[in-house]
Amino acid sequence: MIWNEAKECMSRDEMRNLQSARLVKMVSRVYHNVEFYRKKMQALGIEPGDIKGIEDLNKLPFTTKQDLRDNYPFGLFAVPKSEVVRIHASSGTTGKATVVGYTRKDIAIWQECVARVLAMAGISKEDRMQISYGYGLFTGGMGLHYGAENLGATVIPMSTGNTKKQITMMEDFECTAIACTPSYLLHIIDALEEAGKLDKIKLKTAVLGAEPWTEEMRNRIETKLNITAHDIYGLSEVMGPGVAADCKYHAGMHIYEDHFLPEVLNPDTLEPCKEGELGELVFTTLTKEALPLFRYRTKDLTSITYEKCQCGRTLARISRFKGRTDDMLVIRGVNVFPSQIEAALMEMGETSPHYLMIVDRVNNLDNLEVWVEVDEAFFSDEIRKLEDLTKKIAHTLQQALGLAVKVKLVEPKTIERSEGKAKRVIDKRNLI
Ligand code: DLL
Repeated sequence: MIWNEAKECMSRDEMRNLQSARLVKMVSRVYHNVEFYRKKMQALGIEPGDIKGIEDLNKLPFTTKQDLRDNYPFGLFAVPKSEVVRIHASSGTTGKATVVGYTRKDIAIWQECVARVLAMAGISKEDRMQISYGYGLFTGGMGLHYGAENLGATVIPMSTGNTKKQITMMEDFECTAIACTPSYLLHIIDALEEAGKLDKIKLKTAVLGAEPWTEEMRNRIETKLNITAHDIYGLSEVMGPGVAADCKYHAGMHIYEDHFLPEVLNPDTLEPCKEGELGELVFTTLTKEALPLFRYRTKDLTSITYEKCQCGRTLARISRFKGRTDDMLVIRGVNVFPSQIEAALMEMGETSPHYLMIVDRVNNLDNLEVWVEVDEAFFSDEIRKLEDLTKKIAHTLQQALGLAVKVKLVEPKTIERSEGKAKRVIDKRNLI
């Protein structure tokens, strides 16, 4: 189902006109209301009148997470505080939290974007949807919650944790849809298998995101649960979940470009990438009132295409994320992303999807060790089988990464499970 056909299927020219009109208005509002941007624009020698349409986008300054931190908590807000009806925040691993605010209209647009995502995933008012993202300052729980309610689906606000209870509710309420991180759904699948309940549940659709995952992981989840799994993207600074998501063709995620103007730039030169070329995703918000952002550098690496999708939508599509500029590991000069390991392991199909990368420095040399969980049976079988599989995985990873990797097979449940975003890397080099 297409929730807002007028916006999702307009011609590229119509979209550019809409974006230009919204950008011009937004720039003027921000210039007059946010001192930070006014000063930045003045330093660049530009005035609101210089921005006549999206062709002038590259005249605007960039924004980084650090800018939000430097203006903690409300320094970048463009409306009086009394107009702000909700605050969310993302903690991150270092420094102060990033604080985001929403006016009533911002919340309404957010709800519409998430409803569009869910409709695109085939969810309707007939569905009962378990929301198993964290509720609270994180945008996942409440973002999905209000979007699903807006669509008319029945919402079960589970939040994360207490997996046993999640399963009971899923079974008793006959939930047909779930929203959570892909890693948490894997954990739920393990628990369902253990309880012998895989065939008892009525799930049809999962809407998964908030962390990187691969096509191979999608296949595994879809096969195990006999469902369709959709990818949903978003980030708190720009809104939360619902900035982009994929349709039934899974041919990249459609960006709601009528609200979020995307660019994909070379992260070193900040020059635009060609269609299909990998670069950093950058967003300019077009309609946000409380926290409008110019050219926000997401650090997420993807490529973009403007080709019309088979589903009829003309919205730009981004490819699955390759990683983030800041989770790319450089090991002995080789660039490594956790997603490469996941894809290689899933393709082999002989291990579980649970893995952990441990990077260490010994005698000034970086070492990558990958722990992979395998079936218990391997540990009771002859030792030779375990050794053979270890060698096979090490060879596969070496081929995939171009780097020698030490592999350690571990028993099920050795690697810590996550109810929210999974932690895949321990980089001990930072600790030395
Ligand atoms: O993770 C918002 C969200 C909640 C998205 C629920 C989807 C579902 P933050 O905590 O600010 O917001 O983290 C944003 O998470 O820049 C990406 O690096 C990563 N991310 C989010 N969705 C995806 C996805 C929420 N589908 C950061 N695939 C982003 C890959 C994702 N990475």
